[in-house]
Amino acid sequence: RVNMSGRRGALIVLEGVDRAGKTTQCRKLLDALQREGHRAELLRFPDRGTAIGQLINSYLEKKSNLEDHTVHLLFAANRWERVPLIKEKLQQGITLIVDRYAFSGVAFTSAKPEFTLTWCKQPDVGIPKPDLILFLQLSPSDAMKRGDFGNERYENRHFQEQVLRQFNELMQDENLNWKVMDASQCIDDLHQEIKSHTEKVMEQVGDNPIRDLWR
Ligand code: Z5A
Repeated sequence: RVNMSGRRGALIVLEGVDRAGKTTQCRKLLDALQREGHRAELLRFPDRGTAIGQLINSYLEKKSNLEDHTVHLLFAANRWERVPLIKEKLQQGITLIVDRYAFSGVAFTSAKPEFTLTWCKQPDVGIPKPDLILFLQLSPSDAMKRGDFGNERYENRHFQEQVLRQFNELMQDENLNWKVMDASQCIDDLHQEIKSHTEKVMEQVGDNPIRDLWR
C-alpha cells in the first residue's frame, strides 16, 4: 500500500532487563495503536525465524556453543537482515514496535569480560536509528518477584547485573532519545505512559529522514 499521509512510521524500541515486561508491553502497545486506526507492526530481536536466528536460538537454548565474538556478530547480522524490511515499512508509514535491538546486543556482549563498548557497537553502526527507546527499568529484586529465571543462557543474577551496568552506560548517549520507564508499576499504568510517549513521537517524526544509529 502506498503512503498517502506523507508521514513515515516511527521506529520505537523497547529495551530493559530480563522480565521487565518488554514483550507484554510491545503487544499491548501494538493492540492500542491498531485499535486507534494507526498502521503498526511488531518486530523482535533476536528474530529466531531466519537461518541466522536458528543458530542464535540453539546457542541461547544451550544446544550449541559459539565463540563470544562470533555470536555477537550473528546477533548483529540478524538485525541487518531485517534492515531493508524496516526501512520499507517505515517509508510506507507503518510504525514499528521493536522488542530488543542493538542496545541489548551491546549490553549483553560487553557484560562479558574482555569486551569493550566500542568494539561491541561497531557491527550495528548504521542500522536505522530508533526515534524513541523506552528503557523498562526494574530492580533485580523486583525482577525476582516475577518468578525464577528461565534456563536459557545469560539468565542468572550476576550476569544480569553486569548487563544493567552496560545499559546504563549506553543511556548516557545524548544523541539518542532514551526514556526510562518505571517497570515496577502495574501493566496498565506502564502501558499508558508508553503509549503517550509513543504517540508524541509518532506525531513528531513527520517526513524526517531515517537516520543511522551511532553514526
Ligand atoms: N540478546 C543478546 O545477547 N544480544 C542481542 O543482540 C539480543 C538479545 C537482541 C533472548 O532475548 C536473549 O538474547 C536475552 C538477551 C539476548 N537474554 N537474556 N536474558 P529475548 O527477547 O528472547 O528474551 P526473553 O527471555 O523472551 O524476554 P525477557 O527479557 O525474559 O522478558 P520480557 O519480555 O521483558 O518480559 P515479559 O515476557 O513481558 O514478562 C515477564 C513476566 O513478568 C511475565 O510473567 C509477565 O506476565 C510478568 N509481568 C510483565 N509486566 C509486569 C508488571 N508490570 N507487573 C508484574 N508482572 C509483570
